Amino acid sequence: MHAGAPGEPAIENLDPQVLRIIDANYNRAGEALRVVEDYARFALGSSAASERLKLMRHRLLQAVSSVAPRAVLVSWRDTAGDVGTHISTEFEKTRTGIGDVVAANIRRAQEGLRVLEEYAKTIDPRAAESLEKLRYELYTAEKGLVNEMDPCRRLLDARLYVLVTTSLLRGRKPEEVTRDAIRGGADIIQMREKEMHDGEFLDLARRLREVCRDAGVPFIVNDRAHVAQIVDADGLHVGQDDLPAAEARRLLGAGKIIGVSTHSPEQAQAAIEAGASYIGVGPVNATPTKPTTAPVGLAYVRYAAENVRIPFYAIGGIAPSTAEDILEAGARRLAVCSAIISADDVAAAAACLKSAIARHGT
Ligand code: TZP
Ligand code: MG
Repeated sequence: MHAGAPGEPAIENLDPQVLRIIDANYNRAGEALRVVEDYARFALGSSAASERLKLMRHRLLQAVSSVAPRAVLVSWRDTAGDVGTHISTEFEKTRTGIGDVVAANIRRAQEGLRVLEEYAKTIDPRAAESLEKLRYELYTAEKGLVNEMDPCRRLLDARLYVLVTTSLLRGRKPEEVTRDAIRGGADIIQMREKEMHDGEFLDLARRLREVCRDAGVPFIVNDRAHVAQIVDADGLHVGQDDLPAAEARRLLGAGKIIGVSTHSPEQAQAAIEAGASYIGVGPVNATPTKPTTAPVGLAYVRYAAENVRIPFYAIGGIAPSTAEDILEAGARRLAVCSAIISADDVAAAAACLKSAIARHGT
């Protein structure tokens, strides 16, 4: 219901000063959102985040149009007479990197939305409410983007870790099973293929990377650092006989997740010192998925719960029937392969383990 509609002030009675402020701040907020949207689209490659930001721009246009038609706003525009166009600070002229660009533009969009909201109150309180909602949504989107920029931070929220191995999928496509696992609650995905040649491995890694990016879930590559680099995975998982964690960290960079399989307290401490982002603790139970390593039992899980201060994932033969004891022993994160990816209903199996974790709190 914009100005000029029944019950609203006639367009010709609107204060031109307010219209100029609204016009300027619509442009400010819209342009800033576009900068952030392009980051989500081209830098993060996240279709979910760019879609969300695009929708926000659309709703911004709707809210502002309901205050006054665009044509009216533009007719009052006087860029040449705007005393503010020549004022700029050193802060605005330099950006230290892409993260700085995104942060500055999120701030700019928030400021623009706030100004719009305040002045819209004088014309159309309902539009002001929509603008307020949009501003709150932007606060939430900001949190999501900051997390996506920093995969290690996302680990803190990642409780259910699913390992995808083609030979255990019972003929189903890895993309489909990965999507189902995520739908059921998988928070982080690892591609683990021991037998594949590099070419096939790389091809699959590219496809799963895409699935995970679209879902906003971190994607980890097992063992093959070069593939993790090529597909820009969120991280690499190494075992005791693979690349040392410190070298993996040097190779992939500080922002990436480095996970290490550990089977004893000594290995846990070494991995932490080497800069691991998380450790795997297991195999808790004997498992055909890792036949060469003896099970470590619950004692090591208890040790980790008491002593390990980085995220740790209990792993090895974890299924709904075995999860309770492991959670009782203090694990709050589980890594699961066959019980999820070989299940008849992958999403339901993931959901079942996810709710078991949730029942035990954080
Ligand atoms: N590391 C310790 S056990 C294990 C790995 C990779 C395999 C886990 O697979 P599953 O099928 O969940 O036992
Ligand atoms: Mg390995």
